[in-house]
Amino acid sequence: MKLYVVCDGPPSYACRMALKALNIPCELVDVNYNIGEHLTDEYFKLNPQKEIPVLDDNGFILSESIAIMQYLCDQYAPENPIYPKEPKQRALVNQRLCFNMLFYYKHIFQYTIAPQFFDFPRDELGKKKVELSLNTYETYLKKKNTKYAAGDCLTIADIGLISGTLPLEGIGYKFDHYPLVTKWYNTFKSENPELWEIAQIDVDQIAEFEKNNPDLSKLNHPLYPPRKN
Ligand SMILES: N[C@@H](CCC(=O)N[C@@H](CS)C(=O)NCC(=O)O)C(=O)O
Repeated sequence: MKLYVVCDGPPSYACRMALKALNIPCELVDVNYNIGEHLTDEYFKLNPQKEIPVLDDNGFILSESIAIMQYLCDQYAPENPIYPKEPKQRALVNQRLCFNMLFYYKHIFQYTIAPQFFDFPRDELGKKKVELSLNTYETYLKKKNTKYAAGDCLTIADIGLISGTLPLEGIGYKFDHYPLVTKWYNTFKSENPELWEIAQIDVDQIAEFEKNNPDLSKLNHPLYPPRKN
């Protein structure tokens, strides 16, 4: 099994954490974003969306980190509570995963990682979206009053949301005015050190890119204008 990953991409780290949680051996193939390895014809055959990560499970090719995590659970650990089978529990996990990808992480990404690469402003509007996202997640945690994102045990929803939250730590953005999000984040770290070890690599990479913006001189991105130095 191979997983195509990018060095600072939270969706890649979510898949890596899921593999670790399920104890699935997998070869990591590093895709060099800065020189546009994901924009080549060869990569296009793997993922016409030209996005990273992609899973290659012995010729079964799958993109989209949420789908990859769900597949790994269903295929290799169908009884594992990390992706519960009971429809309502599973629906809540799926809801949290969608919430993360389409709302929470989207806003966090635009404020944290995107400006390190491209001409995305880190401005008041972006900050408002981050605060709205954190406030929404805080409200979800308050409503359910559970230790983890979708219940009292760890699920792939936590893995997705941890990867979505960690860019804030990477750029030193404080979110301790959200006590439940903070408690959940710290609980994940202390109870799942083998998973956090993977997340920490991403925090460190994002922190490094914060100090030294990535060199994109060899990347001619078709969608995003380059960062203004
Ligand atoms: N929905 C995708 C999002 C993946 C994604 O945004 N990947 C980024 C790297 S972290 C990417 O490949 N972006 C393509 C680009 O910027 O050209 C997933 O979860 O797999």
